[in-house]
Amino acid sequence: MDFILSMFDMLNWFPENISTFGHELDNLFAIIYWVSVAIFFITFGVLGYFLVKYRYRRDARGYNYHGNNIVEITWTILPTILFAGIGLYSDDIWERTKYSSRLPKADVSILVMGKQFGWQFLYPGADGKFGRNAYTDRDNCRKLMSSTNPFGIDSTDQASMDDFTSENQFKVPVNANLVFHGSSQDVLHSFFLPHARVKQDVVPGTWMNIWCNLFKAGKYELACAELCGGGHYSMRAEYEVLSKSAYDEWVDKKVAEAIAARSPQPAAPVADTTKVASLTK
Ligand SMILES: [Cu+2]
Repeated sequence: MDFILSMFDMLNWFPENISTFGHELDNLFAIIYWVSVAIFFITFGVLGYFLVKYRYRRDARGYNYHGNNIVEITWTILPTILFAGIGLYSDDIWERTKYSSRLPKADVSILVMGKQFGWQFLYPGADGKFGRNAYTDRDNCRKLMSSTNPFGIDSTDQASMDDFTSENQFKVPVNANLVFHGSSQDVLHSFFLPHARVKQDVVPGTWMNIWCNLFKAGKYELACAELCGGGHYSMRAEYEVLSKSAYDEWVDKKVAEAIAARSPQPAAPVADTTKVASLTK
């Protein structure tokens, strides 16, 4: 029996879990999975039995059948109990992982923007505070969004000076509450971090709240899980879970780069005309 069940056990196909709530989601998935396997065998077992029992016989005639209340009530009530039970059982983990009202306090906030076909990330920089952009000031900064400014950053805001972006890769610290606010520039995309047990559609024109807390450092994959066009297959990114100190070091470097890029460039040195003049005398 164990051998037969092990042939149907696809749960170990899951990638390694690195998320604090991943274990609970995996348990929920396992329950639904094994219930589905059981129903598969019951349904096809009964179907096979009837196929044989009522197979064609030369001397038997077809029988016209006009329903049976007991059978119909049973097959209505049993799935109702099953689905209501799964709904009640999963409600707690669903609320904790998906409800905006249950978002934990962010240790790191990151804006995510999907587009055909790639991902952009915006970090709040050293001050931990986003400047004005299409997330923090939707009404005024939505119109600033463009392919070169996907987050609609208002560069006149001093708080934006140290906000930095990253394309098709992002880094996060280990053991921290990571809160993402995700949107899209064009069509629906899905922000899918298989190892973190996170999957959330991002929708143009609005921001979705996403969170997780990852306990294992390493390099992992983000894949778009919404068929979003011809280049969907290439819409992936890599992310790295770093120790706190390595993460801080990376942020410092990115902040310095962002500030240098936004600061006015020093004027080119003026040619020393006095010397030239003396030579021409
Ligand atoms: Cu996509």
